[in-house]
Amino acid sequence: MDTLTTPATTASIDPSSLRAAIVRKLTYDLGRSSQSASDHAWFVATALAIRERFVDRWIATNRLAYESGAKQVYYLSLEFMIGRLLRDSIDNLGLTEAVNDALAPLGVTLERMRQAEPDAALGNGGLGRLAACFLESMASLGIPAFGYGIRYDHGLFRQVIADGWQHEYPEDWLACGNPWEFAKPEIAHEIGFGGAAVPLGADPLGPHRWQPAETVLAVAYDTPIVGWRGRSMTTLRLWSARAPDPLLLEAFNKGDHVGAIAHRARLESISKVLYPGDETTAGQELRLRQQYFFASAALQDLIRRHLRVYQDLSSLPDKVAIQLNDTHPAIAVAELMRLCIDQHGVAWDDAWDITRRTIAYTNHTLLPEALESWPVWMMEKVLPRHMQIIYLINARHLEDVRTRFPKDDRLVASVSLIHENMERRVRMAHLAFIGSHRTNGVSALHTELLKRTVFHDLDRVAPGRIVGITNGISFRRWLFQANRPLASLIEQTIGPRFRDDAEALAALRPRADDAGLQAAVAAVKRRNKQALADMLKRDLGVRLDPGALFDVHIKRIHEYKRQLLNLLETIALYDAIKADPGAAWVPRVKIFSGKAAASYWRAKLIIRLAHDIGRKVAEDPVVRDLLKVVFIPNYNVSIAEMVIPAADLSEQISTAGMEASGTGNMKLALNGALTIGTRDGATVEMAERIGEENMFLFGLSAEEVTARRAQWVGGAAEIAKSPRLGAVLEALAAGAWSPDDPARYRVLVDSIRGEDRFMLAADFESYWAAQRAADALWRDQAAWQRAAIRNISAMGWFSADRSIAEYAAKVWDIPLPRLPVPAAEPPRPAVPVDAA
Ligand code: 26V
Repeated sequence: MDTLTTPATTASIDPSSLRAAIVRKLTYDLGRSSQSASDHAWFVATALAIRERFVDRWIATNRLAYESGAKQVYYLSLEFMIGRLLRDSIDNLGLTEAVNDALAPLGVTLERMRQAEPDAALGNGGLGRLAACFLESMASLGIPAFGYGIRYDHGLFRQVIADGWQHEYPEDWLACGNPWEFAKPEIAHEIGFGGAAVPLGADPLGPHRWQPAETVLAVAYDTPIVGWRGRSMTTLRLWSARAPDPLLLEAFNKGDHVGAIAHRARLESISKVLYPGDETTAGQELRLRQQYFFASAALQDLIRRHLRVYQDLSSLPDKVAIQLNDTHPAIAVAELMRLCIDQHGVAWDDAWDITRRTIAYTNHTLLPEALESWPVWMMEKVLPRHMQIIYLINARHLEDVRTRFPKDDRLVASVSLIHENMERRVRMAHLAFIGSHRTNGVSALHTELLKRTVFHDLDRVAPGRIVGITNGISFRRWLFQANRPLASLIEQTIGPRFRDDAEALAALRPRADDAGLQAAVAAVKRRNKQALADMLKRDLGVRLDPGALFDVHIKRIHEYKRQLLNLLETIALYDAIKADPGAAWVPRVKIFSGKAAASYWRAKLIIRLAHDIGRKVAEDPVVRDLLKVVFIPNYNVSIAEMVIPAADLSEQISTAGMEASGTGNMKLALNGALTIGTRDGATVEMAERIGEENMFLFGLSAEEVTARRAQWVGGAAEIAKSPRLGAVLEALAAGAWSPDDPARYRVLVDSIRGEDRFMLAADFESYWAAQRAADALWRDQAAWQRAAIRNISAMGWFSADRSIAEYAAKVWDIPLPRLPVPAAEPPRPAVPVDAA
């Protein structure tokens, strides 16, 4: 398997030839002079020059994978939250020094150029970022892999805050081109929609001819992803929709100039935007079209590649592993069946065997409102042949269940692919489960709950199919790049092995009591906080004291993630400071950042509340030096890279049982932030490794939440027991925090006093106590830093490399290639922390 990787050839680059290459790109590819080039032009020129250093390797990796007959992973994901790529490529190729040296005489810095790169935000949050980390990990581990997704013209919306309210604007990451991608217009697959399907013989299980009413082309754009030390690479292949005919010439010539291009605009709208609003039927249909568009393109593409080497599709499960990232690509189950049966003459039973053995599915949520289903009528309209196939899959599946579990109608209804209540709908999670050989949860708790809830009955029908693979993060991006000073400090302390083997971080644990190391960790953190404070001073005009405790809550705004709980505690803290301003308060900065779904008005109201609180606190001379609330607009990967290294406290306070895993929790702990959190998602497993005594865990457990829900307790009883919370809610409801619109927050208060679905009232007092425990520990800086070091030292297991190794073993059946051992490192001179 070693043949799959190409030797690391990174050390041999001399800065002057790199400089010449960059200037050549600037001049001949961009037509700019080095005197007048903008930072963005320098970025593009550098990216193009760097790209040249890995294209050969990329082509070689693909060829070797092809020739060696190794099994390929295809990771199908509607989201890839890539962020910026310049530093990834440069660092993973080991070119950082060479690039810095090359640029210095040109008067440009890597940092300035890096800032000029737009963030590729082709995702909503954790699920998309996980896909990006996984592609980088597969490249680093030498697993041959393609990520398949959509090349959206517009990624996640740009969030602008005006008067405390979120507004959404289109994001335009491609406006100035994208130097990382290779357009491959000759790789284009036809994707059909609508029309009708007719059987070609008497057998309903046999081949059909589907005549779609319309066809769109999926055109490939490839982005090579460089693995750690440049040892291997993967490909992100994104599909863009193109109408087969650029315009209806006849209509155009008859004077209907707009009508002649409307058809094209409609077809090409498929790859226009990430997550089109789905409140309307048209929006839902577009989303279904997106899902089929990229799933079909991916399958056609991988089948074409397979058949270039192998005679037929019977060997597909041995040579190909398809991973469905959530249910978004679940239609791939029916599409693979269709391609096998209708296009490649495979018999139904063989097609089903191939499909199930090739496909695996990752579930990322238990929330009922997030479990996808499509109305049967819409499927019949958009994908008539697939609906037939789904009916047939279901009929055979239910027949099997009826035989094995006779007279259990409840079970049959529960495991059916079709939900029969009110409107008939296709349950995509059921389709993905039935059509795959493995279904995995993304943390131990989430996997357990999957078996107990959404997949309880399916687990009985197919025992052993569900496995757990806890998420992980790219240490390259989230430690080596985002926090260079900390990475160098760790290297000085325990040597460089952790850069190749994350578990080596454990060597830090015995050093946690070392006062010198504690001081050095504190100094790094202080420096990162100062850098964040400088940025926020520049961009938002707020002045932050880097000596204060930076308490960070960064993630999508959602009721289950409970930013509101944090804000209620903020108000209570304000009240307490006002009541006793002379007490020894720990100065705190509460930092929030995150986007609300455009149609999620309660989440938008929570953003507005953060701003209302921020304003009132800042205006209060008694409190403002002790408490600050900052909301950083337009949260994205690059903002995360600034905030995470500067965090002291990490808020992971979802209602237990609702956060499938979380990955921000891992990033923050790896950067030395202590977690205040519930026993939810992967935080539970973090606690097992870090030790609860080095965290601030609080609140109801998932089991207690379930029990409480069953008792219909509601918020009022808890509020009665907590005068502190009672006062906060009364003030909020009376308009004390929104004098311009006293009724603004009444709905939020009412829901806590009522059902309190997210258990804010139930958890408030223990959250308050956990926050005060954090204050107490902060006052003992040595103890705080000891805990921070213990956090860092325990995070090795949360590397995405470990997650990917588990997928390879438990799901894909791929042996990990033996990668070339890194060349012995020359001894490094000790780098003083300030110069790192
Ligand atoms: C989607 C929706 C859509 C509509 C209404 C409410 C709602 C709530 C949640 C979701 C999440 C969909 C799937 C998802 O993004 N899951 C996230 O996946 C991450 C990677 O596994 C994981 O760390 C997060 O805990 C999980 O929420």
